[in-house]
Amino acid sequence: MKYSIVIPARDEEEAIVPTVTGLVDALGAAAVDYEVIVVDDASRDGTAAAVDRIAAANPRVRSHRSHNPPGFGFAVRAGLDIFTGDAVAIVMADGSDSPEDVVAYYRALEEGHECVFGSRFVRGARVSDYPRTKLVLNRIVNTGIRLLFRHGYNDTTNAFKAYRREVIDTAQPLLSNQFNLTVELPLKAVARGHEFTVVPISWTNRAAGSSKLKLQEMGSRYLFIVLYVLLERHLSKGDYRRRQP
Ligand SMILES: Nc1nc2c(ncn2[C@@H]2O[C@H](COP(=O)(O)OP(=O)(O)OP(=O)(O)O)[C@@H](O)[C@H]2O)c(=O)[nH]1
Ligand SMILES: [Mg+2]
Repeated sequence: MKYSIVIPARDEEEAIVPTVTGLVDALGAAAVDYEVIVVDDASRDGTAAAVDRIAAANPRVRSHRSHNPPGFGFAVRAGLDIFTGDAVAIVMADGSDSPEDVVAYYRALEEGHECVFGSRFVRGARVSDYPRTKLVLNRIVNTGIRLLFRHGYNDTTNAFKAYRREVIDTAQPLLSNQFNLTVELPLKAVARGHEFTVVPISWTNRAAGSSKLKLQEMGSRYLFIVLYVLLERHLSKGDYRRRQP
């Protein structure tokens, strides 16, 4: 099973090298057949050049200038258009996600799971240095989503997740151009009939670079996509559910 890692990156010159190196080391040590695709769009720094230097020595790594307009959702979707693996993990460029967890996701996919959702809020998870306001908002939003979807999972808003290729196909067409893609993917996967497993993960606040998430601009977009998937689930008579294998 080939495993693709898609990393959206905007102005992550400082963080991207340790992030990619950490992934390559962990995946190599675990003997995983992998590719790493870093999707850059409007970076004004040397993000792509830094990735290209790693790529020169490791053909499994490449940078991709997004073929979509700028934006987190657009960038991830560009990566999802071009990955070649049987499954894909979406990993942040800022070093917040742990390479060991990326390998753990692969093992869960190997066991046959269709989606692997990490949670920072279950026994065994570790969270360090989560900004206070963000944490409070996070818990409110994730609890709301859990009440609406009754899927029994409490970290829907975290983008770091893995999916088999069929799930990405089922979720098309993807609509979110911004950070709201982080909830569109898992909610559609669940609403359209895919199975998932939850694993505890560790998360560390970025050590370098700056945050790109502007919560004020995202609130209504998150609400839009949550309501969209909810309406689809309740009103569309199953028209968009996965085709049974
Ligand atoms: N290509 C691309 N990548 C983006 C864009 N916006 C964010 N990213 C990347 O998406 C990932 C998540 O963005 P972050 O800024 O870390 O958002 P966050 O995790 O909510 O904020 P932090 O508190 O800074 O960690 C990072 O790898 C960013 O480089 C964008 O418009 N285009
Ligand atoms: Mg981050």
